[in-house]
Amino acid sequence: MESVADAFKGLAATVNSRNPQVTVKQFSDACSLFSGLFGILDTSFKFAKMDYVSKLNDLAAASRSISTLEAMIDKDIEAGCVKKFGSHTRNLLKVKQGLEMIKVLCEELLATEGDDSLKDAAIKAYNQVLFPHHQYNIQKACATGLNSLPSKSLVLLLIGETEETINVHLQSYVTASTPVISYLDKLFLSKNLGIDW
Ligand code: 1PW
Repeated sequence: MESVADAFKGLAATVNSRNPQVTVKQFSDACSLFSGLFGILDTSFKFAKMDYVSKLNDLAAASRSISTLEAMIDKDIEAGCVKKFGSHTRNLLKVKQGLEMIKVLCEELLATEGDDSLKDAAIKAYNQVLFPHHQYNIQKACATGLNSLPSKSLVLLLIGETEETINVHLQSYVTASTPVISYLDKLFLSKNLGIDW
């Protein structure tokens, strides 16, 4: 979890600079670090991991020929494919929504410190952030996956963290991801693309 928090600190420093130029590579590299954490999730969440991995692979592939996130969006706008399934811009928006869910999950875990339920916090974060954007069948599959989440203490053991160390990393991620998410929201809104799709 520490490497994820550090990567987002780097991204936050970039978006907080005067004329932020976030490269597709810096963004996709930081997000890819979550894959390791996803690996410990039960098989009932395999579909979620596969969906994020394919979206991140698409962004990593885009990073080889396109420099910044803004240039990537502009290219999709020119090609008229922003909202098409599988477009780089659509994948970026979905990954951003995932980052938001993880942020709310981290906040919830910090607020319920001492409580061993990861499930309750994750269900709350999912319902708040991703549920409104998902189709019925995905909502059902996510509810099943969320209900099968292991306890917080088991996950901490699997990722080599303790109650104390994890709280530091959760707080770092919350702090660093906030300006990154708001940068992405502003980027979408500045191109009149909306963020609720
Ligand atoms: C302890 C941590 C728990 C984290 C749980 C995260 C749950 C996230 C559930 C993601 C759902 C993935 C299934 C795919 C859904 C797609 O329909 C959707 N993708 C996302 C990432 O929201 C929309 O993508 P699309 O169809 O526009 O390509």
